[in-house]
Amino acid sequence: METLQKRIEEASSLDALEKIRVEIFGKKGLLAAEFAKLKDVPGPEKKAFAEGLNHQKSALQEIFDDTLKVLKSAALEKQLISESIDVSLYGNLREKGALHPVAQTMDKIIDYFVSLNFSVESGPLIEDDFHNFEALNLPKYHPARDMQDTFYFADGGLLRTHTSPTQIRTMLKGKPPIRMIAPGAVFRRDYDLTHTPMFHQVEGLVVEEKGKVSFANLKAILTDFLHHMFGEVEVRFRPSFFPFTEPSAEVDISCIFCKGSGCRVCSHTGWLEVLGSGVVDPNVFKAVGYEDVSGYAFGLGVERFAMLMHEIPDLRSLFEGDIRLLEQFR
Ligand code: 2NM
Repeated sequence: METLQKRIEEASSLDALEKIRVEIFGKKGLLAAEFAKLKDVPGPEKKAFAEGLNHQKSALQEIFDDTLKVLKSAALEKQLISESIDVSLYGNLREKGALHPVAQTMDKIIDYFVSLNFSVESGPLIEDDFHNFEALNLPKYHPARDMQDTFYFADGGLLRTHTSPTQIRTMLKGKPPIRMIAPGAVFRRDYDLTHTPMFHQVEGLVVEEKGKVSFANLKAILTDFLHHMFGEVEVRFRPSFFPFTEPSAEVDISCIFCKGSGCRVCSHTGWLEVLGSGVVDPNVFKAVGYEDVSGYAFGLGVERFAMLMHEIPDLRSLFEGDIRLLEQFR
């Protein structure tokens, strides 16, 4: 009896205890064998024998139950420890990508003009003299054609220096009215703090029947556009010159950094130059065979817009691919 009690108490696992349970309490177990002896016990002693056995059985049962409880809670404890999750561990996170700030700026510009029903046109990066210069009233020996500014190929082809050749191509393949923008990469032999040999432009062109559009329409649409891009800013048109427009104007906004009071970004003028524009020169329409039309055009540098909108001080950081810059534009 005492050895049975000891064996139960010393069971080291639930499995071991189960084996002992079968051995003691099972159908063919030790207790069953003891009870079987009851039939051979003489009548007068039967009661005492049975009582003794029952007493032992319930004593063993009690010890068994206690041991089972202890082993079960130990097993549960072990399981909880092995299955525990460290919620403070850093997750296996996937980095989310995003459009480059120049692409985001480009999209915002395009969205505005698409909302006014402008079509979005594109053309080849490798252009010829006619589309990039001649048709835009930039005759031979014009200084803008200089080898210093333009990347030329040996065969006379060149990398477009602006997106306006796309305007020429769109006018040649269609007819007025035209309301278009041409977003895309352009190339110039320039590299310093504020110039990269490749950058992006969006240029726009509107052509209507003669007399239907004027400089007033140009002023209205560009003023509204600049409010779309920069919010509540002053807009100022300043006389200028482009070979392909006459009259021409450069467009300034009040400095978004100092609100017009003067700072380093605006060279203490209170103004930032953001657009070129003008009424399309008759020579441009002549080059594409358009007669009795009026039109206006404009152009901007997307990187410059992105820098001003996001207060990015160095143009070159837009081209370095540093993840720490890009992460700020998710
Ligand atoms: C500018 C400024 C002024 C322009 C002109 C034309 C075209 F093809 F119609 F002649 N396209 N873009 C233009 C006019 C571009 O960018 C600073």
